[in-house]
Amino acid sequence: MSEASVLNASGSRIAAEYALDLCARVAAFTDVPGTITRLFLSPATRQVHALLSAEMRALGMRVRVDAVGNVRGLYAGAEPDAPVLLMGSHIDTVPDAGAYDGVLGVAVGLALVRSLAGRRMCFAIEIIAFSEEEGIRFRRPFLGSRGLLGELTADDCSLRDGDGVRFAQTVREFGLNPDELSGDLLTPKTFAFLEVHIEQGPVLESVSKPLGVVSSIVGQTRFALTFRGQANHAGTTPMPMRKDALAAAAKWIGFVEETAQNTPGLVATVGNVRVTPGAANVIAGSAEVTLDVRHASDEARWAAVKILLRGAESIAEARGIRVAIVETSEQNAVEMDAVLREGLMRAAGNAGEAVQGMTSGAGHDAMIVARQMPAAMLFVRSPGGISHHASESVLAGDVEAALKVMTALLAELQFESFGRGNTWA
Ligand code: HGY
Ligand code: MN
Ligand code: MN
Repeated sequence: MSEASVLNASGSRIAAEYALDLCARVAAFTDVPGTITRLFLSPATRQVHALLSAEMRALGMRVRVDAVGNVRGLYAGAEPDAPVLLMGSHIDTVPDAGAYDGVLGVAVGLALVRSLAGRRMCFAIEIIAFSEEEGIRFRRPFLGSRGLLGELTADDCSLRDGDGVRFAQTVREFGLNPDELSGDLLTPKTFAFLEVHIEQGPVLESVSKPLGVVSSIVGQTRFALTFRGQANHAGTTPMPMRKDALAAAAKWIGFVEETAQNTPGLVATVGNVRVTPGAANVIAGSAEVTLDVRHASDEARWAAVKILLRGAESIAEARGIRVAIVETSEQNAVEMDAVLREGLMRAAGNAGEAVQGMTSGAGHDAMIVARQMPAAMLFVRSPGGISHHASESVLAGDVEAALKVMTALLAELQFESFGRGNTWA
């Protein structure tokens, strides 16, 4: 089977239309009407499970939902015990998200299986829809892919969401078995992971290329800081007598921005502030803020974290208030697999598509799965460079290009790697 027989020009256009249509259908399921917001094992997620399971069954795939809520569709290979190529991404979102972050990777995977039209390869293909990558509901990212690898800890399982519901209880209430969370959930003989994902940034648009091959994914550390002062009357408390938690947090947020602006390659974000009691005429007693720090170099990130946290402590001290700091997640930078990356580059050449080598400033499930197998990512251009926003978009032609490249890579896997004795199975 040559890649031409699988996806010729019209085939890739049909496959792209299928993938984009599936993204649109998934986007209709949300926990917050008027936005695209889908959190871990939420009611909207259950609706997406039903949609994806039906699609996978229609494609002749064996479907299951694993203990951490990942939807898994297995498209058998030519032999019953064929090695397994894993493809996919996440289906949870940030609040008020776009329609493509994560979901596009699942949709492209299903479009590729659909384009095989029943033809079997010398490997099976498993499409996975990870249940939790963003880290919104439990403030800890990658719970779906870490669960796949059997890496979830008792601490993970006892995490509480904003309503005080524990992670393990959420899993049970969804109808899954939290006792299975500790096991490795990988399908036996899975030899590599490929994730197609929107770039979520401006690089591909700036170089006018539709696709990117990811060399490495930057590391990230997230924190929750709580500035604790003294709530008091806004009218009767003289300025010198105040212990204003929000004013201290605001001072520190300015310090975070200034530090990142003056440190090459560093990004640092305070994305959420929760103030109590939160009344116009009451001095804030406490201000809870989040911090997200990223850099391509782990050493540079750690150095920046030290400076930022020390800054919080000195601002608090100078104002006679306290600050509590909790690290909520830590993930080092990860290199993508060189053999798979070269395969993607060759596939792009065979498919006649331009690709750009680049790092990823966004975190992805591939950086977790890479701990146990070769993993690689293909980026699709983000028009306007915008993501984690309702106006996130993709161009149909770029999705078509991604499908052509992935088809060419599958063909190479089929003929080059397995034919010659591969290093992946
Ligand atoms: O936050 C990230 O980097 C990713 O979008 N989860
Ligand atoms: Mn995201
Ligand atoms: Mn994502």
